[in-house]
Amino acid sequence: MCDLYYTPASGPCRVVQMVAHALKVKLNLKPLNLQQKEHLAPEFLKLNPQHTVPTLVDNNFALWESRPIAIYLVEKYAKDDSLYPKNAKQRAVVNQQLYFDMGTLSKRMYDFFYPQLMQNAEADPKKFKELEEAVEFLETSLSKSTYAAGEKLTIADFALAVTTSMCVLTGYDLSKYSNITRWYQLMKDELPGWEINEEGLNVMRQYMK
Ligand code: GSH
Repeated sequence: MCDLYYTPASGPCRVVQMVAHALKVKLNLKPLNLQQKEHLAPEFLKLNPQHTVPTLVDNNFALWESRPIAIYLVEKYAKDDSLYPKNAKQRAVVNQQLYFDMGTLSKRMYDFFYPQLMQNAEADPKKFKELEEAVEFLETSLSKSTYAAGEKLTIADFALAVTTSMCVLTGYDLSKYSNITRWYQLMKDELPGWEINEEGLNVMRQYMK
């Protein structure tokens, strides 16, 4: 069984938990309390010198970064390639969406919201504009396909849906984006393990009070 070092409030951790759930891969969950700096403990730094969660350990093989972990789980444990297709073009589009989520959408979401959540900072209009542009990119891409990377559910949907749920949690109004609204409802209805995401969002809600 794989160990997963995680914290429930972390979106990237929930992506991994949900993908594992979809694949029926059992995870031995090892919670780390980031406030208490458990991720900086020497034993954890030996596993992951970059001290981030999620960190997966599969038989002495330690891997971090949620999207590569999701890819690894599919490649190692899935019965078929549907969540991460082997077809070169289809896989390229999944990768494109995963990189968009990592480098653009989730980055801009954290850049805009985290100073407000963590440091009570004022909303920065420039960062909001940048986030808005990223959300518009997502809207355009979802106007062309049912799911994030084509006509089937893939790991790109897991990653983007968790980021989108963080935008919703922090009060971003998505109602003017008809394609995101349609797809996000589909995710809530269809994404295996959505309840795992809901539980994590509830933990975040407590922090935000
Ligand atoms: N790009 C990484 C991923 O997708 O896994 C982000 C991981 C990340 O930044 N995790 C946060 C963390 O571990 C929690 S959401 N923070 C503690 C630290 O960086 O020291």
